[in-house]
Amino acid sequence: NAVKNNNISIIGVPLQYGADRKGVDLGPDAIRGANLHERLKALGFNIDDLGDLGVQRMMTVPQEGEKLKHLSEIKRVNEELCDRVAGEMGKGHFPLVLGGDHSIAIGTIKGVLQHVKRLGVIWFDAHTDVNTHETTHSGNIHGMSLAAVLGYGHPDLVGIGGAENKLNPENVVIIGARSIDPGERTFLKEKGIRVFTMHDIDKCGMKQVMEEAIEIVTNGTDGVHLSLDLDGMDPGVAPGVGTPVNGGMSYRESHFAMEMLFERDILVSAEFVEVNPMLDQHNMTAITAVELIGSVFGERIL
Ligand code: HAR
Ligand code: MN
Ligand code: MN
Ligand code: MN
Repeated sequence: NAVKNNNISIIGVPLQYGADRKGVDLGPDAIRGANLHERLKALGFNIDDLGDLGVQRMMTVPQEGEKLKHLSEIKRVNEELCDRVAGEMGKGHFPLVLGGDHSIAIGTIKGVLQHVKRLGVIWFDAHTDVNTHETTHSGNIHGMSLAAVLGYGHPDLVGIGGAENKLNPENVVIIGARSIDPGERTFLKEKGIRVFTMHDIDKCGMKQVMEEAIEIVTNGTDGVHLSLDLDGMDPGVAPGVGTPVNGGMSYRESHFAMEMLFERDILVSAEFVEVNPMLDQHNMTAITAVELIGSVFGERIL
């Protein structure tokens, strides 16, 4: 867990094909550039930065009739990521994955599942990312990653890291949602996935939301993964994202959630995704990401 494990392995994934938009591939460098290493070292961690995975640089034009954009490169990169994450966990390190678009959650989570079979997931996001090849309107795979790790969607995505490795929907929570497609609504209801929308956060406060969320993701599991899409935060504090949605989590709500995760010491892995420096203002979103990472690993106000 974050507290007991003194070694953090950083893996950058400069992938933008899942969002089909330039700029999010620059996320890992922007996050590192906001003093990530210094901040984690100050907390007493040993840092192994494995650098970035190789991603085909040329933005290939999706082929005609190809419903899922850039499927083959996304599959290839995620398979590599899965192996890398599994390898680091095998050494007893905490994998900290930097995106890149949210399609990389497939590789990260499948890698963690190789070691932690009964895994809970906390998914911070404005969106719910449970489209499939059948429901998607955009064809963008970053809107399908959570469905894929639950075992639903295109076989090439579900098969990454083994189709038999998948999450139990009873141990998955989404926090911060405010943009859900009709097909996703049906999916979430059918699978019984607990979604804490912005409405719930307004009504109950982040403390109660996190207490309920932590109960769900820890019930019968051996560890929890944090998948944090920066667009879950309000665009006022995190403007550098490809698909901003108004009315998101505030700076303090987000930090408080991270601080609760540290206090409860439940995380075995984490990823921070969708930082797009080309759309950012003064590297603000990358700085916010590093500050959130600091809170996850134990930074406190006093
Ligand atoms: N639901 C929409 C789609 O499938 C928008 C998806 C997502 N954007 C993200 N993911 N950044 O969280 O296209
Ligand atoms: Mn080591
Ligand atoms: Mn997302
Ligand atoms: Mn999102």
